[in-house]
Amino acid sequence: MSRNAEVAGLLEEFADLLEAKDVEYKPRAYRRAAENIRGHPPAVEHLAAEGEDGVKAIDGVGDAIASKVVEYFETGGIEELDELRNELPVDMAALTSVEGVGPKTVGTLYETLGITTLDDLEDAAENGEIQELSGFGEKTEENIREGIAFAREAHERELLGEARPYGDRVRDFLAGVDAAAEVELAGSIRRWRPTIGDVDVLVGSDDADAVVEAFANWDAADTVIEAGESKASLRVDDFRVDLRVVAENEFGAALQYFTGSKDHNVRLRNRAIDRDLKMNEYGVFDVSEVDDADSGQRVGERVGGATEEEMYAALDLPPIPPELREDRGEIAAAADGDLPDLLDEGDVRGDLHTHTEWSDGGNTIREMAEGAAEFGHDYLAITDHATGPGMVGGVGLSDDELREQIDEIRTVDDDVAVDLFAGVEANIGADGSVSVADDVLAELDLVVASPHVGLDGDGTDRLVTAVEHPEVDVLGHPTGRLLNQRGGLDVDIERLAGAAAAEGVALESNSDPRRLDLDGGLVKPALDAGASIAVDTDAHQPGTLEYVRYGVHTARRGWAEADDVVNARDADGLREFLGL
Ligand code: DGT
Ligand code: CA
Ligand code: CA
Ligand code: ZN
Repeated sequence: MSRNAEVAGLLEEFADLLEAKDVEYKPRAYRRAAENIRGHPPAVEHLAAEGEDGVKAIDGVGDAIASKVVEYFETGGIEELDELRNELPVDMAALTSVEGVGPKTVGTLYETLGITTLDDLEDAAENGEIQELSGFGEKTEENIREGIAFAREAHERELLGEARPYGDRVRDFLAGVDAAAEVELAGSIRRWRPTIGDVDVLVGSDDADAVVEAFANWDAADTVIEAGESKASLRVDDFRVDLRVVAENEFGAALQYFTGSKDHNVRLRNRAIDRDLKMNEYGVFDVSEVDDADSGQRVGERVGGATEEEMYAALDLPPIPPELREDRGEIAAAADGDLPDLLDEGDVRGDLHTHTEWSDGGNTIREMAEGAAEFGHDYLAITDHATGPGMVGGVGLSDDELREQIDEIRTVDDDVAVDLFAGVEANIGADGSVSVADDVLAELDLVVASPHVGLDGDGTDRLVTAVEHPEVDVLGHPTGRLLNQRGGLDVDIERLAGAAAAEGVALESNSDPRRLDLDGGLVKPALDAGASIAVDTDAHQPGTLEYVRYGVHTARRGWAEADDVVNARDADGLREFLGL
């Protein structure tokens, strides 16, 4: 594994501990450095081998942080970090995964109540100890109590955006193993579910022993959980990776079975039974001449199973893309020849929601534009945060600053390869109002409006009001959910999407792996109601423009075609959508 994520994690831990101890400014510097290290392709271990100056080549990394990174690669630890850990021996990751509990709160809870774990926190909340602390109240305590259950569950599932790179690495590694004839990811990661329980990978081979042995000896593995004759499980960082090895001529059957979902497979098997067929992980079998179809796994006459296409074809169906296999009507649509022609990663022509250092992004307008050009985009909208509900610490831009920024965007636009659109991410108030003056909104090319506060309860009225604002073009991360942290707003998606369709507003499929908002399960009814979507990354640095893949596959889970996506249009098509 590249060690950038590992180093970024340490710097984030540093930032959390400093913040918990009420240190000012430094935490932000550590976070910024962490984000840049995580988002940049050069391997940090190579830079560290050149010493501090090497590491300082990364944006936002100064002397102090560079020396700690070098220390880490030279000694395997960072002394100052160890000291902080001793002073504050808390399970920071677990505690801060409770919504509303940040590092500062963790610091206070440790100093006053000695809380170090989720169990401690739960006990204190149950016993009413937290509401007694100054700065906390009954409402806070109640929120914490409710957040703990969510946080515990969250610990069992990893974000798709964290798991997928590991999945790709596993697949690439196995593809290089001689004995592996075919390799494919399976399970939820192949269906691109927003969160992943474990990473499933399937190999077709006539030498299972050799494949299992190579897998168990993979350098990247931390622990071999088990290794059997045709299957094995590893722990790689936080992930459990399950390998199954099957015969080559049964690869398609196994792939179909282990991709799931369970509900999709149940419905498919019923279709098989209706046709006197038996379908399982070994193949499809004609059992019309068989007395007892349950007498074995491979009974009757084999119809297929080497490829997935054969499996679906045996049931008179075209292949169904993995993202659709959630039992949302895909089998009926396939039978009727009505499967969507799904959006592809390459269809997206630009990004309509990105940030720069004008608000809380890490880079200049020019750097973001150059990054977008390098990524292959035709255009890019700069949509920094406006001041307003949910923006703290001076992050958001005032109306005057937005006017200034429009000029700067026009200037940069003259000498970069992408077309720049001057935008804003305005905040949606509790009443659905939009936090920027109308005349500024009118000057902008594109207005993203997003909810950032009050993210529980029913948000339909509020979001519909925002969508009906004449200057709004995109509804950003509509529900405001954060995966594994908070569920976000409830919405009547038919009503919201109906309003969006009537007003010509696109609903966002936000690609940030922490959000994936709208969820695929909401994209489908939104499209059915006639709305368009925008697949945006919400990137805060050029490196995360590539998160668009998660938004694309999430949109595919919602049956999106290129025609449904406003930023799959060319620049002129987008201008037309924006009324420019
Ligand atoms: P996850 O890992 O919780 O994110 O979700 P999946 O879908 O990857 O589930 P997993 O890893 O337990 O199993 C992989 C696939 O194998 C699953 O999607 C469908 C199939 N499968 C596993 N167990 C069963 C079962 O008992 N019945 C059926 N029909 N399919 C199963
Ligand atoms: Ca799985
Ligand atoms: Ca599994
Ligand atoms: Zn936002």
